[in-house]
Amino acid sequence: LVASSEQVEETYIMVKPDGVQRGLVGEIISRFERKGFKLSGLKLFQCPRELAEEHYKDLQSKPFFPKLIEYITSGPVVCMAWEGVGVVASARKLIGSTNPLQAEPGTIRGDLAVQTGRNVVHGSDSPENGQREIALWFKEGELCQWTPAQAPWLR
Ligand code: 3AN
Repeated sequence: LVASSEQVEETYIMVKPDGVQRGLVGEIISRFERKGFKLSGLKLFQCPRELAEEHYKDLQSKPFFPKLIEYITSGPVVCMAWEGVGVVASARKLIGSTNPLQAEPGTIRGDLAVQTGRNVVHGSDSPENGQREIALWFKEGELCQWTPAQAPWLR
C-alpha cells in the first residue's frame, strides 16, 4: 500500500526525433506502461523552434545548445505525460544516464542509444519541471484524467 504522505507526481517524457525515426516509439512507451505508471497525455508533434528553446532554456549558454535545438526540431517527437508516485525519479532511472555509453544496460539509453546528442528520450528532472514541461507541451484539453479499470489503485 502507498503511504498517504507519498505524492502523486507528473513527468514529461518525450521520444526524441531519432527515437521516432528508428521506430522505437512502441518500445519506449511499453517500458513505462509495464513499469506500472499511468499515461495521461500522448501525441506525435513537430516541435517549433521557439518551444524547443523554451523547453531547454536552462541550457542556453551551453556550446551544444544550437545543435540541440536543431536535433529536437529535426522531425516529429512523441510527447507524453505520465503520472504516479515517485514517477519523476523512477522515469529517470528507466531512461538512464545522459551519455548512453555510461547508461546501464537495462535502461532505455543503455539498451538503445550510443550518442549523447541522439539519446532517444527525454524525462523531466524534478516534479517542478515535470509540471512546467507538461504545461509547455500540452494544451489543457489534450490531457486525460482517468482511472484504469483493471488497476484502480494506480494513481
Ligand atoms: P538529460 O536529458 O539526461 O536530463 P540534460 O538535461 O543535461 O540531460 O541535457 C539535455 C539534453 O541536452 C540531453 N538529453 C542531450 O540531448 C543534450 N546534451 C546534454 N549534454 C550534451 C553534450 N555534452 N553534447 C551534446 N548534447 C548534449
